[in-house]
Amino acid sequence: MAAMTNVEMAEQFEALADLLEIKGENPFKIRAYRNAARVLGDHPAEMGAELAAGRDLTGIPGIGKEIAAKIATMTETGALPALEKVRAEFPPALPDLLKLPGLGPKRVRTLLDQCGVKTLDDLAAAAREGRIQALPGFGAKLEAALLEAVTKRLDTTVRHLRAAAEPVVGRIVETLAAVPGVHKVTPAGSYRRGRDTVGDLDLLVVADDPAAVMAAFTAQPGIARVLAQGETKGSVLFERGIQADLRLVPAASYGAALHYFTGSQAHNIAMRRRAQQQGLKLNEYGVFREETPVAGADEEGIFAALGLPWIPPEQREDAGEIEAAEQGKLPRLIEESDLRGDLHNHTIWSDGALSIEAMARQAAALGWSYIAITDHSKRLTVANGLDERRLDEQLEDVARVNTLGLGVQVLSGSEVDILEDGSLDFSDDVLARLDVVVVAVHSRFKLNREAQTTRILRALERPQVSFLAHPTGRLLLERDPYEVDLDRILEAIHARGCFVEINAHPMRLDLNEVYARRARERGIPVVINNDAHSLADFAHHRHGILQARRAWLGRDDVLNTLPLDALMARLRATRR
Ligand code: DGT
Ligand code: CA
Ligand code: CA
Repeated sequence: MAAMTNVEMAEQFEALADLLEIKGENPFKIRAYRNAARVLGDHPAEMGAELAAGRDLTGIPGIGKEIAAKIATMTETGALPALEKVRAEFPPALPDLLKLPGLGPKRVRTLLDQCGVKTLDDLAAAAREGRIQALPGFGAKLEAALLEAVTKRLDTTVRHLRAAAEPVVGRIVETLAAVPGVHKVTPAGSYRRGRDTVGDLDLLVVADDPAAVMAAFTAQPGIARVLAQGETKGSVLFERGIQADLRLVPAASYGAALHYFTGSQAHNIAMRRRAQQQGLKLNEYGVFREETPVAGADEEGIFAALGLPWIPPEQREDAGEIEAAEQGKLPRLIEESDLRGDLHNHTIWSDGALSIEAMARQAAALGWSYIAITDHSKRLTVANGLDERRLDEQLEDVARVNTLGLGVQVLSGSEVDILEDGSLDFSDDVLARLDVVVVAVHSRFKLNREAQTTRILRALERPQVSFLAHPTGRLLLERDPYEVDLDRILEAIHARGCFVEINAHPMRLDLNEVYARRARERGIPVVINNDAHSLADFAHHRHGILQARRAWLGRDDVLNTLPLDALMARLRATRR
């Protein structure tokens, strides 16, 4: 059984802190749990591995005896008893309220005590009846905002970040693969297509003893409810709200089932149409001519029966992939090992957790050729942005680290704030001294489409710009992209000869696959960046790579696959 990940443990501590705060517990204790969550989130190694290596966790700053014991318990049992205990004291859906803007533990407590609000539905009803505005600390404006937010939340079918689903998938696969007589366990659905969010998880299993697999599937720890349990189909809901569907399929139709349940639905429909045109029938059991099976055991065979090469799951969206496959024009998609460095990173000079040297050492350990240090500029005071004087000092530190012989080139840079009027936070003379100039919007997300577009276009006119970072500002499942005319921006980037980012942070993945593909079609090189603020963030690349593959990007479409010399030449060429 794979242990809980640090991120999952951090969520448990956060949930514990939230509930204790609703309860009105000792603030020091609550702060200690929140702090532990932050420490876990930033820690470079999984706690399970640390404990297995015999490490004393109390040696980690921010982790005392009590927290260390709780981590050990979670590693062993996959649960935090203190959280389960306090959960039992409150309505189970109460923590959902905390996710609404404007609602902290204190207000949630007031809603519960004075209005009987236990769920999102209760809140919507109370707000509609105007029963919330009179509560202490609320008001008519907040009531209206809450009604809007809760309506939106209740409407959207729940999705989950891919990054949150990953460890869940990993554990299901490990659990089922350990059942005797299991030949294959494969995640399908949107997860296999590399989507940035997933609705539910779909897993396929080929096994000698289906009943044993179903028993293991429904007995996993952390399951809130078993939704369905049949001979070949099962469905469970995990406590964290993620649903997993399991299907047991015969080996002879594994390939057909994998193709069918990978989807997307639109791709499946287009493939079925193609089969019909060829006098064949395609379904989840195989490809058939009349009643005779011609393919089914493996996916390659399914495609081959329809006269096609195998199409990578990331491209199966009925977005031209079948035509491209037919004409032998599927690109060779980029892989993580193609990346040679990263051009967007933060350090303790602004809001990062590590020194420049520590970042460089990690980059070297990963075998990269280069890493750019691009801390925030002065206007971003909340992120401790650098002014000209501190930027000067930082350049000296970059130069110093480059004398250490770490085997990786540290590039100087800045993530320069695009101000509201489109001017940049540094002058051209200052920017000219840097290897990499990243420009990005961090404020005034609500400008109208025309103003936001003009603002960014103005910034792109500046002679020293290398690339535009996270071009739409979206935070998946939390913040919509700002209104902006991306086609005009891409056109300007192309005309200007600079680049555009796929920010690989699992909550950003910005550009999305649609616009990253348009960038490729226009011939704009894309940069895939971690935007690392800590050691753990060095793992973001794989998410950006999946997004890039969904956008049909190959190695040659991505700037940071270039070796150092070629990269430097391209960076210099953007300068006017
Ligand atoms: P999700 O879970 O919303 O992120 O998206 P998917 O793509 O995983 O969708 P899901 O879980 O409903 O179904 C998994 C796959 O099964 C889907 O990608 C294609 C296939 N599938 C499901 N329902 C249908 C259907 O009605 N027609 C066809 N052709 N395929 C379907
Ligand atoms: Ca799914
Ligand atoms: Ca499903």
